[in-house]
Amino acid sequence: LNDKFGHQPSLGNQVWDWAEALSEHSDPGFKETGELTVTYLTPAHQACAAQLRQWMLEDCGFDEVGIDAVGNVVGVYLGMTPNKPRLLTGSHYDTVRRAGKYDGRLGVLVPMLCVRELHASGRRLPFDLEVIAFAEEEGQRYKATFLGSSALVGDFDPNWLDEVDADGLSMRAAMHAAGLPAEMSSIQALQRDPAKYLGFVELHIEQGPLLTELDLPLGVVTSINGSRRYLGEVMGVAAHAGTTPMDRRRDAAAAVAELILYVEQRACTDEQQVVGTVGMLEVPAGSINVIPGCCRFSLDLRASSDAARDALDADVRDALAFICERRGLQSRLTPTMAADAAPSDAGWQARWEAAVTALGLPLLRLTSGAGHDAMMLHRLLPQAMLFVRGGNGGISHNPLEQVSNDDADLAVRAFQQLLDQLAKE
Ligand code: HGY
Ligand code: MN
Ligand code: MN
Ligand code: MN
Repeated sequence: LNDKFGHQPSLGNQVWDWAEALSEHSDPGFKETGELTVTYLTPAHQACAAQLRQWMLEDCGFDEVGIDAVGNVVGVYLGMTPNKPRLLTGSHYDTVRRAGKYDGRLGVLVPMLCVRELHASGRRLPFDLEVIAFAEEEGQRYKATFLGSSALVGDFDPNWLDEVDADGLSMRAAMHAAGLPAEMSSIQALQRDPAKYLGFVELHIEQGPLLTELDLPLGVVTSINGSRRYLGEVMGVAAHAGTTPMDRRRDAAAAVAELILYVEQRACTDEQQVVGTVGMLEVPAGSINVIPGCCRFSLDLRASSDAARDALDADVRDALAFICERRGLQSRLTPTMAADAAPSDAGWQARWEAAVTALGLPLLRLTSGAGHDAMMLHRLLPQAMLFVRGGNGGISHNPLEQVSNDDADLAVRAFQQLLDQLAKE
């Protein structure tokens, strides 16, 4: 497929074109400002799914393409022989609010391009390649998250269907509106049989500065950090801001402020690498002249070791109880996610390492601070990830997120290497 100048476009350019085209779809309130936000089952989300499905079918030559009961787009490129264990790969197509164009999507587009190239040269692998664009990984619209990959491992919680979004619309209703069955039996049927799979590999942008600092385009992931997440609420007494003396206040927001600083200080002084973040903070129906009677917040705690994460978690919960007791407040923490660290499978990590080395690149191994669909698939299948350098210092969850065409090109070539090696095993 030559461009209008008769040049063969690089594979990286095609990834760029697809990522740009997908970024045309954005949720209301963001599209108008030119920002990218695609949350679960919105019209923009469904448009992305339809677009991916169309490319898989019409441009790439997948043999089977469908959208499953949770909105995952699933494409299969059949191998030479039927009924052999498949290779599973993919990442998510939903985004955070005000997102970049590559988080998740790169890990869908690169394998799609590999299939396009295989199909164009009439080549079949000795195994089926199943590419999944997971519907939801970012936890933006509902409290529940990793909806797409949870369904594949049989961990989709039936209670999630009753979760409501900011407008009070339940997940069940959103599924119905999107034409999905919205029944647990259909969702449970998505669970994969591990005997039918070789393993799971995921390609993703690094979302950090390490590859940039070391001037390397690719890195092999050794483990994904585990996490715990909560939504919290502190209840105090709303009262007049002008008349209530400072020593008689039950200020819910001041207590949360104290907690936030505790989390920061506790994580900074941990001997292991732990991180803690309060990313959402709200005084519901607050007023300038009313002492906050309620404060809601989110809490995200992560570490490479589960023991370090659990110690941080216990200390933060103790701190909240202590702060609230001293201030005469009530608190509630609702867990919304708990995932253990997911070390890479030695065999699959070695295959990524061989793929990187075969391209003549130095080998860098690194851990993942971000969560990924691979940590869900880890519950069912051996898995390993490859990271691709992000531009602009590796910034992510930010519109400045970038991947250069050359790096995207190398990502495709590394994936092709992995497939070629596997074909020879
Ligand atoms: O929050 C995360 O680590 C991921 O982007 N879901
Ligand atoms: Mn993300
Ligand atoms: Mn991601
Ligand atoms: Mn008044």
